[in-house]
Amino acid sequence: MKKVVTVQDISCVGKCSCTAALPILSCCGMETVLLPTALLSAHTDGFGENTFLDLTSEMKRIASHWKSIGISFDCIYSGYLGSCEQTEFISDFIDAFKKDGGLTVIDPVMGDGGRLYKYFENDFISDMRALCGKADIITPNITEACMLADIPFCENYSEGLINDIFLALYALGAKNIVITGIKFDADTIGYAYTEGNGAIGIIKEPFHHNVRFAGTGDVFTSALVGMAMRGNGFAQSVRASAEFTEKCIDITDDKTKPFYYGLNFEECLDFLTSNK
Ligand code: PXL
Repeated sequence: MKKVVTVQDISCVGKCSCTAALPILSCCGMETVLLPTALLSAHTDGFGENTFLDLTSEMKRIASHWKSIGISFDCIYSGYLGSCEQTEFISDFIDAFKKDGGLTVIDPVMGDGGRLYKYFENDFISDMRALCGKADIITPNITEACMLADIPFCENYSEGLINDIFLALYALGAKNIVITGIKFDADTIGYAYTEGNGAIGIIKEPFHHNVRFAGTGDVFTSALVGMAMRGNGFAQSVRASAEFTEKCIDITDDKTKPFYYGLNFEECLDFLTSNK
């Protein structure tokens, strides 16, 4: 069985980070190990006065123990980090714990809607640029992509602008890129991704006005890691996880609970792995 380590916070409530990554990766047939970055009563997007405990020093103790037992990973999948210092730590962790030929996936979780999330300062962006340089796959949303590329966030994205963002992200050293949540025009939202041979693939979906759910990016990236680790190529993995995420959005009734309770991805797990 392949072993994936996911580097994520523990947001106890709200179905993001590890409470999305662990079930989705297990469903994909991966043994999944958690390296926790912070402990929160709930994620920071909507629940009000959440608690936050930075686990940077504990991560170092955990890594030392893992070194002593000789563990290594087929995939290192890093999501929400709890401090600037953790970006450098994860860079060293990749060198120390990734098996030869293993996959490095960095989701540069920093912000949404053109803004950094609570607790993040601008200096985190340059630290994250360095970490993305080590990745086989990066999965920024459009806000994070613009921050990493140092291109102003805007409302609608032309092909030319997406191309410029891709060039800036490749220049960081990332090999395969998928950017999520791109508004193409008033009615469509979707993805742009490395298609191969220098081409950029585009997936457009109808934009459901005013419907968004916390943790959607974590559900998408976790599914992408699962699909890639099952042996699917990058472009195929992007398409399968985009389809899965769209199904999760469709099935989640935003009238029965607020957006910050996240997606009902549990109801779609069968779909994720059928025939893939
Ligand atoms: O889904 C991204 C995410 C992960 N972890 C924490 C968050 C967020 C987004 O707000 O607050 C703690």
